[in-house]
Amino acid sequence: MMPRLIVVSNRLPLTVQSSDAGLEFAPSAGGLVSALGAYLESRRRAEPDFDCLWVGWPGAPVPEHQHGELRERLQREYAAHPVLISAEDAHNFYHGFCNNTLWPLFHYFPSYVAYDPTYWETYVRVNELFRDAVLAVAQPGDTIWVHDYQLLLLPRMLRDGLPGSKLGFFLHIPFPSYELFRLLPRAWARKLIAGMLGADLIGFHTFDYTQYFLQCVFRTMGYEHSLGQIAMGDETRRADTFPIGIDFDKFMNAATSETVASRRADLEAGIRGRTAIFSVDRLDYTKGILNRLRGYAEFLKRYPEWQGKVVFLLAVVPSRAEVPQYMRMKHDLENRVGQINGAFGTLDWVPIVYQYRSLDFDTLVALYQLSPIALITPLRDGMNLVAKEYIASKPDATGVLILSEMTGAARELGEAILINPNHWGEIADALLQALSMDRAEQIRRNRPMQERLRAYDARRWASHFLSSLERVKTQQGQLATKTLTPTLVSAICEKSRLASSRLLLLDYDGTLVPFASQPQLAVPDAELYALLASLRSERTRIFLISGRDRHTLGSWFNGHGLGLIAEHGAWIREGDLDWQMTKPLTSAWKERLIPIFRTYVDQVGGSLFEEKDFSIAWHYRRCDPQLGAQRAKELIDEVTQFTANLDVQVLEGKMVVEIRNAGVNKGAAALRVTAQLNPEFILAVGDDQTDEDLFRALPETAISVRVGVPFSHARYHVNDNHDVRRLLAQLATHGVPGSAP
Ligand code: GDG
Repeated sequence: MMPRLIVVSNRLPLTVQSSDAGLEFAPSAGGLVSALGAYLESRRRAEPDFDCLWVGWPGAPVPEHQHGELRERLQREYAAHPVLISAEDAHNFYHGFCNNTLWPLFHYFPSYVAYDPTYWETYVRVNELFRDAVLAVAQPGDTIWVHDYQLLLLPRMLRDGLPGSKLGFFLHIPFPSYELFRLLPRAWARKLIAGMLGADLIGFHTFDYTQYFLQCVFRTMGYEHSLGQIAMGDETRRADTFPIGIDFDKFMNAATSETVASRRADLEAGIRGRTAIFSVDRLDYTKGILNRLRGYAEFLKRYPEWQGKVVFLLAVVPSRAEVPQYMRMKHDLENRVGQINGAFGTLDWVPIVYQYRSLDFDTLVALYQLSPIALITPLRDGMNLVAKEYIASKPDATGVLILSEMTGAARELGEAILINPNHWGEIADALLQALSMDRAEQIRRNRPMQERLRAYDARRWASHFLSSLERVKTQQGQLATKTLTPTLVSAICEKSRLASSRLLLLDYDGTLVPFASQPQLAVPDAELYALLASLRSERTRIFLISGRDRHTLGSWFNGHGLGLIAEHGAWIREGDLDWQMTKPLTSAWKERLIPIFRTYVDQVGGSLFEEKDFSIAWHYRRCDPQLGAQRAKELIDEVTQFTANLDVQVLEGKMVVEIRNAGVNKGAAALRVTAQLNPEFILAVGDDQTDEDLFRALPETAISVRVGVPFSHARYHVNDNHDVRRLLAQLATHGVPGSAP
């Protein structure tokens, strides 16, 4: 099948102008367009039959009589499919919910956030328009990649329409911490998170954004994760970090082009030997432009010897002019520029050269090239590509980047001078440090950044995301176990009946009996004893394999002729013989960790401490679920600091945090039994993470069954302990020698 990628973003990579003369198209540039452009170009070269479609809004309302022509030409000339939005919807969607609600909230400007139900309803409706447009072109086998905050609901909508599809989502702006996210009405917050979770893979620029998202997933939906793998009932999703790159070669090569050189010469003539400090951003309150100006003014005041020797080239690109904050901001910005120029300027020196319009590419690169300093001070920025482009535009690796630590880019560009943009004093001092930095030091800082940007460029970013999406899909397939149907149960019984010897490895809690509010209450019932007795024989051995302590297991199953494995494999007892340790173990470490566990018992009402020979556990089944899970994470974090030098393992089980000796697990214990008995038929059943060790260790021929979730190393899954008992009853009736087939 021809590989196809469908990219879905708010804007198509072009703008459309409609006039009486017809439609005119112009390519549009932006971070996403150039990042994907570089990737698509190289992929098309490597795979000639690779096809990419783009679905998005053309950026301006187009009259209805031109819709046909628009669709036809976009498809033919650009492989693009327009989402047509009325002017009113476009206003409430784009200027409304996107830029007046999500944008300020996700950039930590809560006081700017509008909570308007009309905006929300339009956001839902426009996401549905995108869904319809994608469903109209999608085919089975396509990879669909949805981008950014305008389309947070779309992945879920697409998942409903195309259940088996390969679906990725990438957020280009920050994902805020839960404290911010919870400001949204609960119903919206849930829908937004559920919307994003429609995608198989959800990508962010930085580790922090990924963590904040995972935290919001847990707090709003209750889904837990393990290293970014989110368990949602019978499905899994993955959240991960993919810092977007730039087309490094394009900037590096442009810097040596002749057109850029001549542009640079013109611009340099205007500067007249002064040292240029450069910045370029869209007009936006998140970019910290006013703070930058305050910092610059502070610099001129603190270090007057630099007056007349520097010039600030401040390029601001018009944007979102309809949103009130942006109009106000432009006004404030221009006032401030005027004030500084008035206060410090002289007849032959203007401290700030300000331009409010966009630059062509050659001018942009010429400015990067000629400016010894770039001053980039956002109060919040998902990534910030300008910082990366500045570094990439310096063939000789000179220049100083002053960068706000509130940008995603600061994570990768640690050799820059990092500043907190809220403190103008820091900006002023950073400018002095930059102006005083010698050439060797500049190169020493910039080379490693260039190497990083070259290695993880736009192509790598896109291919890393898409290959991770493939991997996530494959993993989902591998971990998706089969539900145990009556036909499969019959086949298992048949296999068991024909075998000369059988071994049943059965977990106890959650598998043979339901969980009780307190561990000691989950006692075996008469039906269970009878069931196990009906299965057990000379040629059918049963081992209960549990995390429980040996005394409890012993007291419940003494005299029943069962093998017992306690404490996840630390102890073993066969028949009615004595308990043995499976390997030499020490419990000296417990002394240091018990006090920490005890403080959690004191702090969290309803939680319990349990001490076994070689493990300790903190149970929070009876606590408030959110508080319990939150404290569990803190406990793990705290004890991990103590366990680095100890031979122990920290386990997160179902509503329990447990520490046990390393190297002890159900898999190792089970192998010992299988090696000894060498059974022809093995059945293993378990319900939690500790049973995965068991499933992984068993030979391929073993029948393994996970209770509860279908994503497991086991071959099959059943829903609950009732299903397990039914399976065992079937086995007793049809799966032992002499039974009816
Ligand atoms: C989102 C996130 C994240 C700017 N002015 C001109 C011009 N530009 C180009 C720059 C750069 C891009 O636009 C702006 O970079 P941003 O990083 O601000 O990207 P956005 O697309 O606005 O924003 C942001 C990004 O997505 C990528 O994920 O970094 O945090 O907000 O490439 O060079 N280009 C030209 N003339 C201009 O006047 N030619």
